[in-house]
Amino acid sequence: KSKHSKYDLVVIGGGSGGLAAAKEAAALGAKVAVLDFVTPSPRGTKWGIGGTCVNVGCIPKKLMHHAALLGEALHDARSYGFRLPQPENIKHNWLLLRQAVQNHIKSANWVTRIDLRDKKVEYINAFGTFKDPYTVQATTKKGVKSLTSKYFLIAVGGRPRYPSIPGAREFGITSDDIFSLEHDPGKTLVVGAGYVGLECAGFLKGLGFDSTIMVRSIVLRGFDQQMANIVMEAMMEKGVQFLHKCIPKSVAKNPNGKLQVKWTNSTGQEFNDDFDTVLFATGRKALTRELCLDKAGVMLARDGEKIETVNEQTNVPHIYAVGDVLFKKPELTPVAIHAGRLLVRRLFGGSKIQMSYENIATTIFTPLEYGCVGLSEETAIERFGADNIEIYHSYYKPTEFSIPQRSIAHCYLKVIAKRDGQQQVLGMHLIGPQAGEVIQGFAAAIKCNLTVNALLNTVGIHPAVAEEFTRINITKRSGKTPFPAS
Ligand code: FAD
Ligand code: NA7
Repeated sequence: KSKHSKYDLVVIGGGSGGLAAAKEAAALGAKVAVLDFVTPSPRGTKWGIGGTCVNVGCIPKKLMHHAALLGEALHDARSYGFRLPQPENIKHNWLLLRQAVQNHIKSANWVTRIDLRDKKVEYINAFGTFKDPYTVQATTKKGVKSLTSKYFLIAVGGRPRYPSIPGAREFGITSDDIFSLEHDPGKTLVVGAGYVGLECAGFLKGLGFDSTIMVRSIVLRGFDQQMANIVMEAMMEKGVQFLHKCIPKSVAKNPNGKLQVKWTNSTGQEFNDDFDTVLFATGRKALTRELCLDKAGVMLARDGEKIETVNEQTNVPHIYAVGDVLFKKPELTPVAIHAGRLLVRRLFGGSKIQMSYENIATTIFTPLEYGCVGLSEETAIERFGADNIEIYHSYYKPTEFSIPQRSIAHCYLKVIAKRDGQQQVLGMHLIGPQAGEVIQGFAAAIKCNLTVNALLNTVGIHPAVAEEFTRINITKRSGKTPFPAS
């Protein structure tokens, strides 16, 4: 620390990555400040400390997904002997769910503030911008304060993007608003078929709302496309509607309060329909423009938006970045947290351990979950060639689906491995109940160089979904049918 700098580390952005880094740095003895400021959404939604995950991301999403699963379980419960009202008499109350979710978030915000105080991290509810390479200006309602520091960490994350069509910002909402919406969403159009779009449409349908997804090109770009299509088919089976190869043109409010959306398909044909809610899940924009990075000399990546780093270090050696602002890195909470912690251990703890962005597991919390780790089939073929990989696959029947006669049509898994030797596993994909819980352990196994041989020598847990991975023996190459014996 030079004699002019007040802090060892100033973190801009109090979300997943920023808070993890700040707390770890303070624990290592550094003097740390975190700036966090939430600009309200175009609709006016705002929230407290903790960033996207806690307030408008993973946490409220998982809670609403769980609510939708409970609805499904209630229906199943009848066939397991519970005496419940007829399905049409079981009603869900959006406002009660919204309140419960928001209460949970508020308590998480509170716990975060206490935690920062206990860990001696200075929290400043202010918007940060660079004044020069060693000074950040913190703008609060009361005024502007300059903070000098030895190191800076940019962890500002991103916010939803709106398409530039009439009415989008005025009448549309995004994931920033849905979890605190003050009325029930009603008939909803979700524009965008990335994972945020699919998850939102999935839980809304599960809670009883008419839900439609508008897909511009493909579903779940970047994910294994065979799995993505099965996820989509499973959602269709549950009643989510898909508008394929369509783009929105405008959103307008009818005199009756409904939102009229106009769109075109790939042949230019025009359509329109009325909805109660239009949710844009058309990707996210990193919040770098607002930071005045030019004053610090930090360069943006070639997309003009994100930051390219080498081991989280920007082109300005004492300025670092983690989380969703990083160029071509997975936008996931545990990724931001892990990278942030490892970084400050290197800065303040003498560690040499670098972050690995390879083989990071993730789960899409659609009604039937999709968990995966490692390579997609497309990427494996691209990297190794179709002749050098083996793909094992199977449909399976979760035991608990049998009594309520739930559809097993989309319960499917796939293991992608090198073809030679012990067959090192390159990717694992699972669609089914609790996929998130299942795939986490296998991600650890892949870190330990899991092979197909080892997988097949693992004794399964019966009856569990995860055991299906220990039984895979049908390769795509064999052409044998991957359906379980009935
Ligand atoms: P953020 O958590 O976004 O935090 C950045 C913070 O910085 C924000 O509070 C922001 O307001 C603040 N900020 C921005 N600019 C400034 C500034 N100039 N000055 C001061 N403060 C500023 N990930 C998962 O792993 N699992 C999931 O299930 C999952 N579900 C998701 C669901 C949704 C709907 C969304 C939108 C995201 C989801 N994610 C999920 C992604 C996850 O939320 C992000 O990857 C994670 O929050 C990124 O952390 P971060 O630290 O980079 O940024
Ligand atoms: P993604 O994964 O970037 O998906 C955005 C989706 O929106 C995708 O299907 C896009 O289609 C579609 N899109 C983008 N722009 C438009 C317009 N203008 N009109 C119609 N459709 C459009 O974003 P998410 O919000 O799901 O998630 C972003 C990250 O946040 C994700 O990595 C998570 O970690 C959290 P395309 O495939 O480009 O044709």
